[in-house]
Amino acid sequence: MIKINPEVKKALEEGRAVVALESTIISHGMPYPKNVKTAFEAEDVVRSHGAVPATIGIIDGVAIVGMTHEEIEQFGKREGILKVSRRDLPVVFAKKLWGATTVSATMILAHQAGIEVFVTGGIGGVHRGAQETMDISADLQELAKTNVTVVCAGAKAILDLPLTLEYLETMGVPVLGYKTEDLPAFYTSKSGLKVDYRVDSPEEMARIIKEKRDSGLVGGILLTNPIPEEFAMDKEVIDKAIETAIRRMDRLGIKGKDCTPFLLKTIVELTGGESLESNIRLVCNNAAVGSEVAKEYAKIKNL
Ligand code: PSU
Ligand code: MN
Repeated sequence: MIKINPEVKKALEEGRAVVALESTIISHGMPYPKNVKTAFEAEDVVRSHGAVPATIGIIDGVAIVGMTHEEIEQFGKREGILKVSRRDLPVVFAKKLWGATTVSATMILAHQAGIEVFVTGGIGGVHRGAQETMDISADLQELAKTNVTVVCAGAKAILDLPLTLEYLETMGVPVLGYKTEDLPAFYTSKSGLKVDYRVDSPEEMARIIKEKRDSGLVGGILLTNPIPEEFAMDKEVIDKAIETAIRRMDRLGIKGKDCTPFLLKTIVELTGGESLESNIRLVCNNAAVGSEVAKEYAKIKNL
């Protein structure tokens, strides 16, 4: 059911650093052709930092760990690719469908392939109004139970960030800040909330991963990496766009798995494309940090 690209397979066998990347960000998170360009750029950043990229998705019911450029291109423009989280996996496999993997499904497949570090833009979380809707991303449960370290730029303010932190605490997921005490808020470097711990180097992060694995503590670790100031958005501009997008979503009655893709798309429209540029920059910034962490972890994991 899993097809691991030969280059990725060889790197894993030799104990070299491999970084997983997701495909929902390509098919449901950004418009074509910038989605494909970003996916290629993120892979290039991983390579330039001395790690091997493995973009993950499902083609005709087969999980691909390490997609080719042609496959990524398909994910960027093909219509009707499903957004696949944990619950969708068995059906997509059985029906031999195409599936773009979210953070939760990518974590599962990365773990099955033997990859520890996974880089993305933002994770799903507890949505605003979840007290009523119970809309809580499957990403959070996955972080609780699957042994993968996820590097992201925090969670978007389309979510309820305080509740997302509470949920992660309950689930036993460490929320760490890369060179910061403040939880980043995706488009901006600070949310006004604190992470659990600050981490100051890739070596330190690798040691935390190793301690978690060696002590048999099941589950992921979240490393939040702030967007560089020069690419961050103006807080007022982004807050306003988010408010408008959420109101539009409620008015149109959009629910469930369509919420996050709708909000991302609407925010890009409302900011005249500025949010997309920030999104692209932060993904590449995460790819750099994730690759360094993967390299340090590869050095110590078998000690
Ligand atoms: N956040 C982003 N871009 C994305 C996503 C989140 O900035 O593309 C995607 C990820 O794949 C994440 C998913 O796992 O949305 C969460 O969806 P939901 O809220 O439906 O769980
Ligand atoms: Mn949801």
